[in-house]
Amino acid sequence: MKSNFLGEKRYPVLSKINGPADLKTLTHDELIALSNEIREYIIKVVSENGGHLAPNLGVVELTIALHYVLNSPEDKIIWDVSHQSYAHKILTGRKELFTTLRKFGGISGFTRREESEHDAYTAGHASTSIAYAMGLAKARDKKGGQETIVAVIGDGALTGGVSFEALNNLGHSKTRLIVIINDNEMSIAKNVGAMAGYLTRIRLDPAYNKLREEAEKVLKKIPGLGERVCHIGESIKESIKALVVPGMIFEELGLRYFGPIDGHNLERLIKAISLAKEINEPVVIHVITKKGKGFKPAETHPEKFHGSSPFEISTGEPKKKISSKTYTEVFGETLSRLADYDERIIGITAAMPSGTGLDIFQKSHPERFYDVGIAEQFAVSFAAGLASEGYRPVCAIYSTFLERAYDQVIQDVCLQELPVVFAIDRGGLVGEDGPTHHGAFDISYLRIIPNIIVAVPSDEMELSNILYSSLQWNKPCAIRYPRGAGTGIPIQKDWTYIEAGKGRFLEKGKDVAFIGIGKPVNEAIKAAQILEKRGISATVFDARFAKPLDRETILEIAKTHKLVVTIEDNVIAGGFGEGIISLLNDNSIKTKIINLGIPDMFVPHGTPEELYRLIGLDGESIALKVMDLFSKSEMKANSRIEKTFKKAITRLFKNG
Ligand SMILES: Cc1ncc(C[n+]2csc(CCOP(=O)(O)OP(=O)(O)O)c2C)c(N)n1
Repeated sequence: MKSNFLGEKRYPVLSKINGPADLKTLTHDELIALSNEIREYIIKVVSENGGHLAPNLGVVELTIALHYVLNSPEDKIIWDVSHQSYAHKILTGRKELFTTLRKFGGISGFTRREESEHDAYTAGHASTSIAYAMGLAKARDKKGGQETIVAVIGDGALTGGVSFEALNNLGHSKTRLIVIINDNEMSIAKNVGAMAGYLTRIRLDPAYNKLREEAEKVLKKIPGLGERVCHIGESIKESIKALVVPGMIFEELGLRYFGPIDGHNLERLIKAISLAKEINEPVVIHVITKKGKGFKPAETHPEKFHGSSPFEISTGEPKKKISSKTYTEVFGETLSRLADYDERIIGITAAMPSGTGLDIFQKSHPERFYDVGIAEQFAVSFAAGLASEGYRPVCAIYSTFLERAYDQVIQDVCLQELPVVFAIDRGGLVGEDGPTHHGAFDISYLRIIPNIIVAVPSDEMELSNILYSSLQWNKPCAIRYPRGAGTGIPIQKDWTYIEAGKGRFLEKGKDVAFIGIGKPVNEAIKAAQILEKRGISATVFDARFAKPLDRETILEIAKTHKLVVTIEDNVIAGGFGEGIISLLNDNSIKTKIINLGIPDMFVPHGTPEELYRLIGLDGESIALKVMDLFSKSEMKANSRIEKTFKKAITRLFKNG
């Protein structure tokens, strides 16, 4: 892919950096100049390609300091989520390729092992870095290696349960590992929870570390006592530390704590990382950074610029405005309006108030809104508890992140048949965020659970009606919808009740029947229009539900068409289409059926349109597939006629 990296004039220091080794020869002033150039470059590329701007601007100095002290790829840096790895990419041999960020065929917005030897982890989901890094560190120790391993985790990611599980194991095992907490007080939105409060207390007490060092010094100096204290040791020392250290959670867990350190001060960062590298036990370095640092709009609106579409650098305004309402907005507005009538409704998000549209509900019903942090498992069990007491919790979680709470969906919600509504945003192919974020599996993983209703609306008004109806079904229910703009259909103020498991006809034909759910139903309509011009008449049936299926209607459709094509933006394996195959088999219906959906692969990043074309789910590809099948079956029919004709002639000659 062609690069438009601007080179020496604009980036005099960066243009000389081709790998981490080149950093080591730079002076302090050059390192500072480098941080400014990297910031400028990140802003330029993200303004064109979109991406995670604010998190990346916050860790430029931290990244430089890490690569200055460490020797990557022998030493390994594990970036939590890895949405903040742009400077890391730029410094590790990808500065030209960086212009292809998030483009189809270009480099990923996250670290990926197959992309570079400097990416030791393919990540995208939060809170896993310490656990993974500890695995690397244990492997190193078993092999007798010496390399340094660092996990960089944000204060937001630290709200996820798996990070606590990792700290618990790390402190216990005493494995040599550096954990850097990148504390900017933000998850995507303002960070929440007791740990966030704890970090704030430390942050607000800059005297803390000094006091701790002083306490230890004084202790050692007490004649006769100092040495004894070091022998009787830890208990007295610890109790004195406890007097001066607010909380001491990390030290109590068995981790050495350094901090808080100004995360934009290169000298301090380099010193702290160098020191931590020499310590033969787990160390936590607590670094304070500013999200969006160096770009005013991002500093002022770090949530808006957490992940951004292309924008004008001069104003920070988006380059393209979305023409119709997004599914996310329609969900947020509908829930808000429903909550005006239904006092049982409670909105729950796992650290994604704006991403899920629940910020709209938060504004209208703050007392019924819960942001629980990056804690999807907690969110689901919490919702189950509320539902068991008569509330109607609506858990708004992205498809890909709900994977983490699968056990809770089965055990706590479906087994107890509790009326929790899962509002599952980002179902299907999300686009530029790629395989870690595609909602590719949800229809498969949900439709196999007893008791649940799985609805997959194909436009935003359907989403609104289904959300309205779901509150009356009194059962566990998942409503799954895509990222981005809706179809533009007018949103009616009054809702229409939809019966669970009832589909709708969008077109009626006689040759091929498209039976689809969700966004790709709109591609089936396009395919039907193309086919009509070729003399093939198509039915388009929006099944609306992956569970329960509209059995009678689907069976009738299958009996009356030559070909059935199922369509979904979920993996074919275990998906909606396979459900239809089972239904037809169980009823001994022999109509030819093919399943279209996501094949058995992790789909890469690119625009949704590019990805739909890649997997053959766009209207044109669908139509071509059907034409191909029809011409093949015509050929088969022709050759059958030919054979019968030949046989008849032979018989005639024999008899004659
Ligand atoms: C399991 C999971 N849930 C939600 C997300 C969405 N997400 C991506 S980054 C982020 C916030 C992370 O905050 P923090 O770790 O403090 O990093 P920062 O962006 O502030 O640098 C969230 C909620 C995710 N990636 N993984």
